[in-house]
Amino acid sequence: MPHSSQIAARRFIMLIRFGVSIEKDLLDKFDAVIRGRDYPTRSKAIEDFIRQAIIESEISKDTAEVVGSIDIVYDHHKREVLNKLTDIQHDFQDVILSSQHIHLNHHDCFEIVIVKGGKRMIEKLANRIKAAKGVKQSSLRIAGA
Ligand code: NI
Repeated sequence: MPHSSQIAARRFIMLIRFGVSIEKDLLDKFDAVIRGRDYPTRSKAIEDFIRQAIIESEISKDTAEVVGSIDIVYDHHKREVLNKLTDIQHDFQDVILSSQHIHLNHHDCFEIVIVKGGKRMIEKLANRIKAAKGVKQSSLRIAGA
């Protein structure tokens, strides 16, 4: 009988083959898209798109636990923007894993904040950042649930 750690180390993935009926035109367009994205096989592309649809369904729920990033471009010469962004990030420290700051040019800074936690809280944080005076551009990207 195998030791329990040996069982845990093995991961069997069952592959299922299934037939799909699809309009030829649509399939041709799909093949062109996946060629452009360098997928090795149609199966790999379909698997990837299915996985993406499942993630999108998961993260569409208000109660979802998600991971993602918020990127921010701001002019650090604008009064109080740095303090404001620091205050906001301290208010949301429970969902912030880390942040990185890069000086883009004489005026602008680029900051990326890695977040993990409840989707509602993360969206609230992203909205507070976006609304902060001095922030030129900011967007939230949810990477997964
Ligand atoms: Ni800077």
